Amino acid sequence: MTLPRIVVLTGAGISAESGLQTFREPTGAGPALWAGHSVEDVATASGYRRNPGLAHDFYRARRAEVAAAEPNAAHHALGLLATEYGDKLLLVTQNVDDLHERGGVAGPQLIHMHGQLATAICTLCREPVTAGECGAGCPICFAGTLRPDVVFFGETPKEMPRINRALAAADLFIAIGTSGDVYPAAGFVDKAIASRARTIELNLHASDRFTQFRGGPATVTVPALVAELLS
Ligand code: BV8
Repeated sequence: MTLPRIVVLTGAGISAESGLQTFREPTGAGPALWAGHSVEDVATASGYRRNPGLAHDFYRARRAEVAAAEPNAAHHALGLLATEYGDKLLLVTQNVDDLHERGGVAGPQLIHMHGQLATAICTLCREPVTAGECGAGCPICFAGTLRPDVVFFGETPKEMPRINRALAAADLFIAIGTSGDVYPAAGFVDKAIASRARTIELNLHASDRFTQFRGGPATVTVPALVAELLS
């Protein structure tokens, strides 16, 4: 039996039950990430240039929260799915935390399309530096400085050609815990539908853009869906 090709897109909602705040709506983990911060100041290249220290503080605080968080049942269920599906599964995350890696998905099966907290990049040579201290001098070219390795608004998300190829070949597209507010990720469901894939949304609220919606917290809906796919 040939396995279907699956593309999974995750957003901040899959990490909410690990205690990490989402961007736009307060969850049990406290106020929304961007509450009290201007998105312009902490998530745009111009804001970063204007006040890099503010962005460094914002991302340093999130790195500390991620270090104290644990992957939840949804992350682990996707780890099981990734093990079973191998190269038939591509997990694209908008999240910059490392909970998917710690839940068992890594390497070529995982794309952090909006970057990751675990690395910093040099403003000049663009080389990634693992856990490099933002604001420090680049230890590779000794000419640039290190900035958060996250994709700001107005910057190009990572690995888009590979993501688009996977969406064109997908039999099943699953979006988990994302508001669908930010493009190009928010447009992936349309590409999947154009490729005649089945589309399933796992969220607390339905966006009505998918062929199927399953409501509830990710730690309930994701393990249930993975169990179905593995049976
Ligand atoms: C680009 C940085 C060109 C890292 C982020 C007009 C129309 C279309 C597009 C645009 C436009 N004007 C401007 C644009 C482009 C812009 C954009 O989309 N703007 C929006 C505001 C309109 N996009 C860009 O600039 C992107 N770049 O377009 O370049 C290009 C395009 C294609 C190809 C080449 C070049 C760059 C976008 C990246 C911005 N960086 N973050 C960081 O800080 O983490 S965005 C940030 O918000 C996240 O990274 C994430 O991607 C995004 C969305 O957040 P979500 O993950 O969805 O989280 P949110 O809080 O919104 O929602 C949580 C969800 O979880 C909710 O639905 C909730 O119900 C659910 N939930 C909560 N708890 C649970 C749960 N679900 C299940 N269980 C639970 N327990």
